[in-house]
This record gives sequence, C-alpha cells and structure tokens, in this order.
Amino acid sequence: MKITDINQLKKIANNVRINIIEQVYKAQSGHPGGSLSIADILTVLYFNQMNVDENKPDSPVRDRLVLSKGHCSPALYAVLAQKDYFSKDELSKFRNIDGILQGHPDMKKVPGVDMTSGSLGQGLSVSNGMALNSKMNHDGYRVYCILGDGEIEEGQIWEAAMTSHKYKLDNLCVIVDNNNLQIDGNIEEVKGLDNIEGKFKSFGFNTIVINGNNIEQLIDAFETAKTTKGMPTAIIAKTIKGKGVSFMENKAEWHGKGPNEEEYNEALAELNQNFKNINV
Ligand SMILES: Cc1ncc(C[n+]2csc(CCOP(=O)(O)OP(=O)(O)O)c2C)c(N)n1
Ligand SMILES: [Mg+2]
Repeated sequence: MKITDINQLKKIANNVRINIIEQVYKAQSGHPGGSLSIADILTVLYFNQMNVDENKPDSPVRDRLVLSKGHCSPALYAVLAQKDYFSKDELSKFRNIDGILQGHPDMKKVPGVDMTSGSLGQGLSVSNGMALNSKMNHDGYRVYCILGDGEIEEGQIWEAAMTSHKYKLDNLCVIVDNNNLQIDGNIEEVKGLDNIEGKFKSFGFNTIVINGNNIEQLIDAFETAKTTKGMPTAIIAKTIKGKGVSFMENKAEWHGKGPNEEEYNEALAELNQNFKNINV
C-alpha cells in the first residue's frame, strides 16, 4: 500500500531509526551512523515509491533495491520488518547465529533482500544487470541502487557508471548517500571526490541534488527520475551521518559500533521525543 501522508512517512522513518538503534545495541556491533543517514531514503522508497509486495518477495516484475553499502543493513532490515517481509522478532537477533539477519544482507536468507552486499563497490554493476534484464524482458521494473560517498572511491563504480550510460538505463536510479564521512574520517580528507554531481553528470547521468533527510524532496526527486528518459539518474542525497541521534550526528566514531546502555537510553529518549515534533 502506497503511503502519501508526509507525517505518516516521517513516523515510519522515526520508527526505523528506533529499530536501528535497538539492533546495534542488542548486538553490540553494526553500523548505526550510515544506517541512520538512509532511514528517510529507504522509507520513501519502500512505502511511497517502489512497486513491491511483501507477500510476493520474489515476483519477477517487482522493483529492485540494491543496498550497495551493505554495512547499513540495520536500516534495510528495519524497513523490511516494518513492511512485514518477516517477523519484527528477527530484529532482536541481528548478528546472532540463531537469526536470519547477518551483519551484511544475504538475499538467500532474508525475504525482501534483492542482492547480497557488503563488499563495497559492486552494487552498481549488479544494478546495471538487473535494469538491463528489465528492459530486455519488457518487465517494466525499476532498479534503485544506494551507494555510500566513501564507496564511490572504488574504481568499479565508475566502470559500472559507463555501462549505465552506454545502455541508456533510464529505469535505473542511483542514490549516493552523501553524508561526508567514511569509515574513519571526512571524505575530502581521506580521498577527495570534489564534485560528486559533476562526476556523475560527466558519466552521462541525469543528476539531482537534494536534502536526503527530507521526505518531500526525496519523493520529488524519485518522481523526476521516473519521468527522465534515455539516461540513468543519480540522486546526490545530502544527508547527516547519525541523523536523529544528536550525539551520533557527523561523528566518524559512530560508523561501526553499538552504543552502551546509557547511550542507548539517551538515543531512544531523543527519538521517542521526536514523534511529538512530527504531529505539529
Ligand atoms: C571492498 C570493501 N573495502 C572495505 C570495506 C570496509 N568498509 C566498510 S564501511 C566502509 C566505509 C564506507 O564509507 P561510506 O561509503 O561513506 O559509507 P557510510 O558513510 O554511508 O557508512 C569501509 C571502508 C568494505 N566493506 N568493502
Ligand atoms: Mg559516507
């Protein structure tokens, strides 16, 4: 069911953030920062944009999502659980040997996961294949590929970008989670990308730059991508790593660790308080 009410989407995104914190706290490992930055992107995709049905996770004509930055699995798992692809009880077994939710997404174990990922740099190549298949079979499905801004330092991304252009994959939409941080520091300090939009444009993409934590802007960008013909679209989504939990925001140290009990309580208190801001 497509949700169009903006406040309802904001509430779902806030619940996704709560689920992210719960998973990494319980597991005492995982990646909260980059998961929190894509909570709004994934919420809009699964609840407003994508043609998917949780009762038919293997439908050949469903839209596909490739979470190329697979370390941010807690966000994907939270959205899939909110959509009832699997029981929410699984979330409490994140990274547990007895659960289905591994640290990185596994398409053979988790209903709703379209591609196994975690080794950065590979997702755009796979997305190209899916998008090409959709065109060759006239299936009509779209493919969404979420890349990290650190991840696009991988050379394979740019080989793949040439392929997206070569085959005029207008059913492909790349989303770069431009949170300005990678594993241990600022993007520009580690290996500067300068102008991400300019790079994608020069590789033949239609480009759109938005605030990736803004639900309305995300919907508009995805709608524009859908009507852009003859070329792939890259949405440069400017986000905040750790978004929604103040003490995690813009801090590289929250790339890959779970909070302690005190931090967990503080994070949940802030996120629960945030529901009150949504209604106004
Ligand atoms: C090929 C490969 N090299 C290294 C890693 C280890 N690694 C995991 S996350 C990460 C940083 C990614 O930064 P970014 O793409 O900006 O992700 P985000 O900020 O969204 O968490 C690295 C280097 C990996 N998963 N795969
Ligand atoms: Mg990043």
